[in-house]
Amino acid sequence: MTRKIIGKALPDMPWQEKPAGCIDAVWRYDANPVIGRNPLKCSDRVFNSALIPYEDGYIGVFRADHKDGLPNLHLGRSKNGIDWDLEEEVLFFQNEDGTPAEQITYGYDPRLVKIDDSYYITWCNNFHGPTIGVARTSDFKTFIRMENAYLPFNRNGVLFPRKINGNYVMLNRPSDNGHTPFGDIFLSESPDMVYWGKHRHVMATANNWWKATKIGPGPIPIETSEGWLMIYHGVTNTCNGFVYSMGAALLDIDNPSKVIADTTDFILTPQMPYEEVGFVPNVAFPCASVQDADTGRIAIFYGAADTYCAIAFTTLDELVDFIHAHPMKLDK
Ligand code: BMA
Repeated sequence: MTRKIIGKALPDMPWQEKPAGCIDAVWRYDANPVIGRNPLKCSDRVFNSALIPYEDGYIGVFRADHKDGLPNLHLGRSKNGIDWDLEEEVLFFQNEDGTPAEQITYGYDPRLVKIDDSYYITWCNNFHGPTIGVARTSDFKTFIRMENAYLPFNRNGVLFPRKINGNYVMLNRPSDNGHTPFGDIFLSESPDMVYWGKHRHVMATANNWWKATKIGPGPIPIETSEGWLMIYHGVTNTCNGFVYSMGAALLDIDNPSKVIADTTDFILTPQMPYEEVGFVPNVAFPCASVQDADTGRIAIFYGAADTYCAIAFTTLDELVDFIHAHPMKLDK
C-alpha cells in the first residue's frame, strides 16, 4: 500500500530535493535561515514560529523577543512560505463580545491550526507562570482570546487538526516555572475548547541521550495512512546547557495517546552555524510544517538557536522508513 498524507495538495509549498549523497531523512533549506537578525524594529530575533497556508500564500504567528527581553506574538504574511513580511504591532486580542481582552504579558512558541472554519493559535502564556493560551480567528484581523487550557505550569500546546471521537485534542507538556529539567508528552481532550480533561500520557523521555532530559510536541500532527505523524523536540543536558534535536513518531489515528512507532535516533540535530550559535546555542525547535498530500513532501519550520527561523525538508516515506529503520522498543 502506498503511504498517503491525508489532507490537501500544496504544489507550490517551499521545497528542495534531497541533495545528492545526503544520508539523512531530513535535509535543510540551502538558504537558511529564512528570518535573520533584527527582523523588526522592536525585536532582535524571531524564532519558534508557526505558519499555515492561507489565501494565495501563507500566514504565520511569530515569536518575537522584544528589546525588553520579553517574547511577544506578531502576525506575518508570505507569498511563498520563505520570504516574510512581519507586522511591527503585537497581536491584539478581543473578548467574545468584541471588547478588548486582557492583553498578554508574554507569549512564546505559538502553534497555528485550522479546525473546521476557524484558525486557532496556542502559545505558552503567562498566567502566574507558563501555561497554554488559546485564541481563535476566522480572518486574521480579529483575534478572540479564549480560556487558558491548563493550570500552570505547561508548555507546548499543540492541537490536532480535527476533532477525534467528537472532542478537540491537544498535546501538551506539563513543566515547571523555569527551564524545566524534565518533561513527557501528554494529551488532553475538550468538547468545547474551554474545559480540558481526559488527560493521557503519550510518550516519555528515553535512555537515548538526545531525548533523555525532556521531550515536547512540535508541529501540528500530520494525518497519514500510517497514523498521526508527530514531529517532536528531544532535549539532552550537557555541561554547557540543553541541546534541542528533533524526533518523529507515529500515533494511533483513533486513539492518539497510543504510540505506534518511535525513533531511537534524532532526525535533525544542531549542526549548522545558525543552529549552534545564537542567543541560546544548539537549539532546533520545530513549531510548524506544511505538506503536500499529492507528493508526500513535508517542510518543517523550526526555530534555530532561539534567534532564527529555518526550514528543513523531508517526505512521509523518508520519515516512516527512518522510524521503522531505527525503532524504539515501546513499553506500552
Ligand atoms: C524552551 C522554550 C523554547 C526555547 C528552548 C531553548 O524552554 O523556552 O522557546 O527554544 O527552551 O531555549
